[in-house]
Amino acid sequence: MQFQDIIYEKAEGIATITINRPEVRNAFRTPTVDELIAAFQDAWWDHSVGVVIFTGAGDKAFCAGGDQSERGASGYDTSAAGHEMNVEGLHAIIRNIPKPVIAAVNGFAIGGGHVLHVICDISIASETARFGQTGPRVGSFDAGYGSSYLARVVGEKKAREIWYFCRQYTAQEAFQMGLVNAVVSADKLMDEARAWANELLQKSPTALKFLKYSFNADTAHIAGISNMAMSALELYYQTDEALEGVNAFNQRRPVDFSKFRK
Ligand code: S0N
Repeated sequence: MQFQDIIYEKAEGIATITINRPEVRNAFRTPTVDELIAAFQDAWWDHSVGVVIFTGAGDKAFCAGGDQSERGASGYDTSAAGHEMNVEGLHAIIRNIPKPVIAAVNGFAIGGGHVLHVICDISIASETARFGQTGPRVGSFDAGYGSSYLARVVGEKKAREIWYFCRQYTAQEAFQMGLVNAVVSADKLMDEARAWANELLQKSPTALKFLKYSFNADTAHIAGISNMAMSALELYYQTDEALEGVNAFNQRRPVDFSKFRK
């Protein structure tokens, strides 16, 4: 597969996958998700790869979630890929690839982009990184891994705060709540991520695989919740309420959900 929206590199046991849409804060569109899945699939089967580093291009963002300019009354644009956006498939492959995935969070990890780092095995953040969800502001939600698994990571109260209030959190705040494993200066981020990866490359790959699958097993039921959640999201995107959220974002105006209270 030829990659347009991502950069995929392999060297010395490490596969590095970079979302390369910095002009939209590395927001993903339907083909971006397909390319990410293809890169993770390659890293899965390539026996020279022991660890994957997942990051975003530029110094502003890791990923700002789904590309809101491609969202309309029937969800995300399907014309370029010929099918629905397969975010669920991307979540599944990050969870199931039998190798550790390290998120190198180089800026905003927001919305569906925040969910991506949450699912990774390890997150290393630059001091300039910002974390948060935006769903209830832009007419969206991830009621699968994005919420249930987040609650496992930071606890129920904090996860509810993160989703309900759509606030942004600094890298230090993320570290304090156990959302990231380490914080380093922006210029050291990739070196630090590679240092963690190199440490993992010295460990038994089979032991790491079984440990990853063992950790996953405890939250494996969320895959079922995710099936329901992503199906519900497709229906929700068709509502006037969800459209008010995305239109307000794209038109740079305040959002008004008042008429949708029931
Ligand atoms: C990332 C934010 C905080 C950056 O703010 P900042 O630095 O002030 O920059 P902006 O001026 O806002 O943005 C710079 C340029 O980038 C464009 N842009 C930014 N984010 C997006 C985006 N997501 N889609 C399209 N364009 C984006 C801006 O428009 C601007 O362009 P120019 O320069 O031309 O004006 C801030 O930008 C922000 O809050 N972005 C929106 C983030 C967002 O709401 N993401 C989607 C949220 N979704 C969910 O929370 C849940 C849904 C979910 O997880 C999911 C599940 C399945 C499928 C998809 C999704 C999904 O993520 O939607």
